[in-house]
Amino acid sequence: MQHYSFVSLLQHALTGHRFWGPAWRKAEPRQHYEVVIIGGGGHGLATAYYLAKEHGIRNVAVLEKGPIGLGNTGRNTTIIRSNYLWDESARIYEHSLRLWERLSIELNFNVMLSQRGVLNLAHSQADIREGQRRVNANRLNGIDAEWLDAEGVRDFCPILNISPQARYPVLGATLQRRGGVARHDAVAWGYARAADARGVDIIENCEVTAIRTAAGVVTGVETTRGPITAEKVAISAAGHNSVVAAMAGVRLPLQSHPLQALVSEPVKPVLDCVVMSGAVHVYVSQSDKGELVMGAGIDAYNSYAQRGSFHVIESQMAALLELFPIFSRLRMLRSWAGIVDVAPDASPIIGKLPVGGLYLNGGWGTGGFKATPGAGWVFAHTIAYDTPHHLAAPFSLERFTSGALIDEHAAAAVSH
Ligand code: FAD
Ligand code: PYC
Repeated sequence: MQHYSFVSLLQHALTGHRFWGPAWRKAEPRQHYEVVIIGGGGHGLATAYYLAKEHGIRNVAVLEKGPIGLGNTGRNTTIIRSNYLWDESARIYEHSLRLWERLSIELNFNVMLSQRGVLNLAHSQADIREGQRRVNANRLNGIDAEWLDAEGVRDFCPILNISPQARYPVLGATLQRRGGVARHDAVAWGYARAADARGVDIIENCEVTAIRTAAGVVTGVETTRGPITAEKVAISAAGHNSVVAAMAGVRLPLQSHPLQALVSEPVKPVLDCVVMSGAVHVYVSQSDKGELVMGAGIDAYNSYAQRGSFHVIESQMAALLELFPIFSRLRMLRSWAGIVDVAPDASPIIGKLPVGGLYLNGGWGTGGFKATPGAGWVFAHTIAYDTPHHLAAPFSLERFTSGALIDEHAAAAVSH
């Protein structure tokens, strides 16, 4: 692992960073690996890191069709929280939040976690009931959660419009103070550097085009950079998991949709918490650069086009101004989309697939950034032992035949 002292930082600054070595090797694919991970987003990289660090499995390749971290990892709005309703979800997201809380030290890489508090607004009696129920459920699971009335919301976020004359007045909110934001690409870079330092090959511009099986067991993959054999193949290709799993003949209950976000021009610090409203439908935080970072619900149609669109910009601005009239003269800079894959119960699928040696970590939909460390942790364990980690077990593919669904549509807080 590399450590940068103040002196070495100064030396690099004075030499124009010309002698600053790459954070991870540009690895060439080898013919065989013990484990091949498909997808070099935060989840795939975290999985590789924990395989090497926690389980001593270093003969691992992460295959990424583009550069690492340019999928949803680099496109998300970075909200982190663990205030999900059901016990199974609360446990896995809280496990992840605890890993976040020491991640910068663990990776020796500043992921800029900022626990500034996340508000989920209530605008109706139904919202209040759902929010209060969730606060109680969270507390029973040891998760910090508070209920604020409208005045409490105004005290926490003074620029929010809580006028009773608003079209959807703010009646209260859940608050998770340990929730917040982090720097998304730092997460990919930090895990990549730490995994590489433990011998993992990170192979960019290497698209998996086929999964090879024999007698019901995985034998390897075909890629744009040649065939690779492997004892185990782990799919972590958010947005495209159903496409990749179909290469091994596995049909997944996932639908891929664009999810759009946008940022404003940078302004001075004005918003020091995260605000989400499922009813008005917008969520917003302010980045360290000063931009307001906002997002929408998923596009209604299935698509693989990673593009923003005008109707979403228009409806997001209307929703934003309803909650924050103070932003009425702000200019927007850019919008974009990522492709998220959503399961019918808005919960992920983590575990073994019905082909020997084939594993999936996917279906995180609109909410997998916050799960990056936790998902990597439980997925690495599942691959290493060929048995689901106990936190992952409820999220198996079998729940769609057993009926043990984990409905998190409300806690997902982004409409599906
Ligand atoms: P990705 O970074 O998408 O990684 C998957 C990788 O697989 C990609 O790099 C892709 O190129 C690669 N791949 C695909 N097919 C192949 C192939 N055949 N061969 C090789 N590689 C392949 N979550 C939150 O918790 N909080 C938020 O605030 C939040 N906001 C969001 C806002 C937007 C606009 C979007 C789009 C998503 C948001 N999410 C949020 C969701 C979150 O980003 C995802 O759930 C999470 O990032 C998915 O895991 P990942 O990081 O590994 O995915
Ligand atoms: O899961 O908290 C979340 C989230 C916010 C925006 C998109 N997803």
